[in-house]
Amino acid sequence: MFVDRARVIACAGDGGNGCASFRREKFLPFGGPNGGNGGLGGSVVFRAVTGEQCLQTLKYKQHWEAARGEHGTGKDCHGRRGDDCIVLVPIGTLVHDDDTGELLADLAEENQECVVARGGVGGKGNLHFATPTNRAPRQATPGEPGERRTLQVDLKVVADIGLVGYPNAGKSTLISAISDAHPKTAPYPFTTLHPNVGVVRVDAERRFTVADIPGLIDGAHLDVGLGHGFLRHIERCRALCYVLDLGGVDGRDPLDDLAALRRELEFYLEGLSRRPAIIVANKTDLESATANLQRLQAQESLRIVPTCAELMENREEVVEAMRELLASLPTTPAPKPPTAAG
Ligand SMILES: Nc1nc2c(ncn2[C@@H]2O[C@H](COP(=O)(O)OP(=O)(O)OP(=O)(O)O)[C@@H](O)[C@H]2O)c(=O)[nH]1
Ligand SMILES: [Mg+2]
Repeated sequence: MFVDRARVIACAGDGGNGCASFRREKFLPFGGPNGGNGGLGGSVVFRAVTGEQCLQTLKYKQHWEAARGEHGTGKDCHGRRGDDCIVLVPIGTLVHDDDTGELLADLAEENQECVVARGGVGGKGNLHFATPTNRAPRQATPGEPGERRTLQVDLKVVADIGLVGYPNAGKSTLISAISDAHPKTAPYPFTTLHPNVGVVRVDAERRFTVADIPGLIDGAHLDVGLGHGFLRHIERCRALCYVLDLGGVDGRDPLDDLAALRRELEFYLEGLSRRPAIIVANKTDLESATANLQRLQAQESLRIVPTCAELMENREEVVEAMRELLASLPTTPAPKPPTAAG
């Protein structure tokens, strides 16, 4: 099951209490204060790793608790700090405070970490309060409580290129042909029910990632088909690749499909359809493909790469077109959209 949303509770550890004690030894009267400080409570930390694909772990474990700091003890012993609780999440995870709506973490890179609930500071032992005028303080303070937060965790897949197309256009077949991802493909709509990210190897050094999301249809913004829910997974792609079925297998016109796709992208997020893109004109082996390709070429200014994903025809051209598209973009990731409808 692919989980891209979860609500969890993060409880950081309390700080340990400070200790009030005095040095007591034979032949050593008035040994002085020796109570140590309490240890720092452990924090709850979210860490992005490539090994995690979705938020499934968070769906089944909703409470994440870090250890409390140990109390200080006599003989100047400070309490041990509590261990942090590390939560491994996929790259592209966003963490919001559920009560205030504040964005706490946007983990877009491998091994990026963010403290979402901070451990309490340990209390002070009586040693801390000793002064020249108060050489035997009996005062010690308790540790602070750790933060406790309800978190809204969302995953927005991060990939260089997002494949956008109608169901059955051949997006999954294309990603299987060009990358190491092999999602299920079948001759019926809505075969893909969750996003898949594949790594495309251009050569020994260069590679980029491509995301295949479930198909969109006209009216997706009105929740037709699978709706707009998965579009947030291409929101963060640097570029788009429209995959069109040139054969019109389901009785549709690929030019109408392209217009509808752009409309849906725009309904979801203003400006999304203007993101740098190429068109992969798929299913060139079918009868009506040549005529449709000519019409498309006459009308479109975007780069069009004809292919037959099933037979892996023009595979290199598709990869090269994607690589050139990415190379033409600034190296920094696309600016984060301010808000997203739906
Ligand atoms: N003739 C022909 N069929 C193709 C080609 N590429 C894909 N197909 C077929 O089209 C059907 C749909 O392919 P998928 O890759 O599952 O399509 P999709 O866009 O991922 O569809 P959803 O997951 O439903 O959104 C499958 O039966 C494929 O075998 C092609 O180049 N030519
Ligand atoms: Mg698919």
